[in-house]
Amino acid sequence: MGQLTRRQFLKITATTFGAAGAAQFLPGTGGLPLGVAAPAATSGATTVVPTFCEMCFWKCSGLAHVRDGRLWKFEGNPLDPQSRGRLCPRGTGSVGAVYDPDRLRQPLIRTGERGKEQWKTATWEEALDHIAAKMKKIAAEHGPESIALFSHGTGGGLIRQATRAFGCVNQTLPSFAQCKGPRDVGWELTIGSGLGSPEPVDIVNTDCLVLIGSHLGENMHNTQVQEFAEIVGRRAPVIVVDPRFSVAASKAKYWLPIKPGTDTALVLAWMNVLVTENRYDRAFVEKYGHGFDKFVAAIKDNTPEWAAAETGLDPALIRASAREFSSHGPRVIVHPGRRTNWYGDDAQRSRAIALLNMLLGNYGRRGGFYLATNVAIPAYPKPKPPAIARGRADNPDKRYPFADEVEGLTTGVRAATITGKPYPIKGWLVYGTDLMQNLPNIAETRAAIDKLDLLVVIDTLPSDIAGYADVVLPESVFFERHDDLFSGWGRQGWITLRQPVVKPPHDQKPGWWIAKQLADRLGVGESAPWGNFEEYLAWRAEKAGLSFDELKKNGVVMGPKTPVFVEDGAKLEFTTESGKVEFYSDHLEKLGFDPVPKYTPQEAGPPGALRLLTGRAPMHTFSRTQSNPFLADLMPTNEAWVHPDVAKQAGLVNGAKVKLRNQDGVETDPVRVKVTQRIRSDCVYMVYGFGHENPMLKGAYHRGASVARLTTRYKVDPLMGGTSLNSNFVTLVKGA
Ligand SMILES: Nc1nc2c(c(=O)[nH]1)N[C@H]1C(S)=C(S)[C@@H](COP(=O)(O)OP(=O)(O)OC[C@H]3O[C@@H](n4cnc5c(=O)[nH]c(N)nc54)[C@H](O)[C@@H]3O)O[C@H]1N2
Ligand SMILES: Nc1nc2c(c(=O)[nH]1)N[C@H]1C(S)=C(S)[C@@H](COP(=O)(O)OP(=O)(O)OC[C@H]3O[C@@H](n4cnc5c(=O)[nH]c(N)nc54)[C@H](O)[C@@H]3O)O[C@H]1N2
Ligand code: SF4
Ligand SMILES: [Mo]
Repeated sequence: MGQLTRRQFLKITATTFGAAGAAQFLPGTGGLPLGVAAPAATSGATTVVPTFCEMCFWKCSGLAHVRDGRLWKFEGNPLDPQSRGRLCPRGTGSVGAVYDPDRLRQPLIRTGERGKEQWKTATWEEALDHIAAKMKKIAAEHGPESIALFSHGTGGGLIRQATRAFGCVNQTLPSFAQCKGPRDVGWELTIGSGLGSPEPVDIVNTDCLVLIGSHLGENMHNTQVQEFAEIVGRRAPVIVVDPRFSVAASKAKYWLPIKPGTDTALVLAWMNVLVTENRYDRAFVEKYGHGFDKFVAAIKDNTPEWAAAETGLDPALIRASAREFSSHGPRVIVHPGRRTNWYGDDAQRSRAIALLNMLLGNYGRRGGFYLATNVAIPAYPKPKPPAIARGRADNPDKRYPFADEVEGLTTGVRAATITGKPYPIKGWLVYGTDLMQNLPNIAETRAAIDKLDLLVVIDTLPSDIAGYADVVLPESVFFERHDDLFSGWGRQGWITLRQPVVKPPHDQKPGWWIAKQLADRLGVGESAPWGNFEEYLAWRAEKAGLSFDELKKNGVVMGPKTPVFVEDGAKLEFTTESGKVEFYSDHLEKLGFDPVPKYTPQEAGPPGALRLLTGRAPMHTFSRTQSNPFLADLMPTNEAWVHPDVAKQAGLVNGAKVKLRNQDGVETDPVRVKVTQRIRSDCVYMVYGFGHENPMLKGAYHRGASVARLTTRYKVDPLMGGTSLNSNFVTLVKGA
């Protein structure tokens, strides 16, 4: 790998932060892309309404400014611990979600062949009656378990509740099998509980931060990015492990340009250094550890020299970085990561990362991990959901013993739909998730859809999955609706309210209303027991001991302060089988899995092919923002990052257009190459979420290359059923 000069380095950081920073001025400065109906500037009075953001799932609260009935700007709520008074570029650009000309406007019912995009518009009455009749028919023929729900996002909760009351047990979220499931399972097996969201990392107080993949600064999880900027400002050492010179790497003391897929080898070697050089927290391990001697024996051969051959990293760099971060214990964090579905052995890699943190004794310590707390909100009284006649279909015989029963396995439901086993799945309800963009292997998703009698999509935009729906229901965007109360986990708990700021421009409706209408039609109206939704929210707020008026006025109400660090009197408890930190897991051993994580090499790709890696850009979220006029203006398309050696060999110059072809012959739309020293020469990197295929999404249709389309191959994590997303290889096809 070539070394970057200081000049190149400065250029990189200026570009990156320039792009992110620009968003903060968008809505107010008239810097609007052509063709966008901007909120007209008037001298009218501005009203300010607090609500919380749904551009991603971090749940920052903000203040919406409205003039003459139009949303003018959205800025951070200073009372909010998540935003700390500042939003990320997507939050600021969320105004564009309201004025996106591609929004779904009224319910649609399919008239032609599925996927051919022939629709008639319908009233809500017609659309909901149609859905309820179909659902009842499927339930009568196959049982209500044969209707599955895929959801993501705040509004999905009440639809989950209503459909569960009807007997739909196969409910899933992509946040488990495609996102943070392996991490939570890895930590649960180690300390007895997963980490949840937000990750309880005390970045602001840390003296050293280690990032394995986690690309903070491009991954814009607001609070963490702000705290990260603060520690960079006070020059706390940062260590970044990434095959790509990420924005975070540009701030690092050590960048470890690891060979993709070999992180477990690195983490084992780091632990080996800590143990052999006596650089771990002995008192913590003696007090809280289980099976430490067996753990030490298991990793004794995992020296930096051994790991060097796997990871491509210099053993001296492995040692030096281990010495650096361990010298700061316990005020050090090895970030647990979030999207950890990389290679199919991810729960074990995450467990290794959990063990490394435990060696540093940073759990419950200031500058390490805080013990997150929240405020409980009592549930509104409702009847118990019916007993389940048949178990879930997504994980037959508990094939994946650590799959989550609440979040479920998206790809497990898909497999059951294709095979009809353990029983047929005949209906899919899809709320706020684009299964064509976020699941690996689109052909399997299409094969599953072919088996369905009913596919309903509830979305704000004509997503790719909406193109295959039988019925599309347009939800209002978050600025236009109430959602259920949200109680956040943090150093101090807080409750935040989503409330309408402006009116929906067409015939869009909020999720709570859709849930109620559906529940009534399915004969389970008591599962959506509100008349006036605001009364329901007020009831819950008051039961939680809050003033609903205060919540409406301020947007955020903080819970009580309790100790979250051992230093302040918090107690450490580990809810594993042994009641301790499981350096050696008897539970895993009993089930036939490795009791201490082991490294297994990934298969190499076809000769000459590059491994496809993916991640985020600061101004986009998944596949949901590409048509947002403000955000598209900042980044209209993605590009394929390649190393200069790769470009030279392929005869490509920076900015040349190529198609990417994967190992199964699947090709993308043309995309420009970004020739850069910032990536290893054995991989290519693209931001995920581009290359939309629904022609109704005019602002993003065929713009950029779809990572999802190239993700045909995936491995399944044997512990928890998560699907790997970094298992594909591509070649560059010139002359596109
Ligand atoms: N702007 C923005 N921010 C977001 C989101 C968004 O859509 N947009 N989504 C949010 C969500 S839901 C999630 S889950 C998070 C995801 O954010 P992260 O958890 O940070 O993301 P990953 O996709 O796991 O990691 C991407 C990084 O890993 C590197 N990488 C790829 N392969 C390897 C490897 O083998 N080893 C190592 N060490 N690194 C590797 C890539 O080069 C890239 O820098 O982001 C959140 N934040
Ligand atoms: N190839 C690849 N696949 C991935 C990832 C990756 O990095 N690469 N990342 C994975 C990760 S970490 C995650 S968390 C998942 C994310 O997966 P998803 O959360 O499903 O993300 P999107 O694909 O953006 O789909 C979101 C859909 O919700 C719609 N939507 C947005 N707001 C609302 C709303 O208020 N109401 C309703 N009803 N709909 C709304 C959007 O228009 C969009 O169609 O993807 C996973 N899949
Ligand atoms: S991190 Fe950004 S997009 Fe996500 S909730 Fe916060 S402001 Fe909104
Ligand atoms: Mo995610």
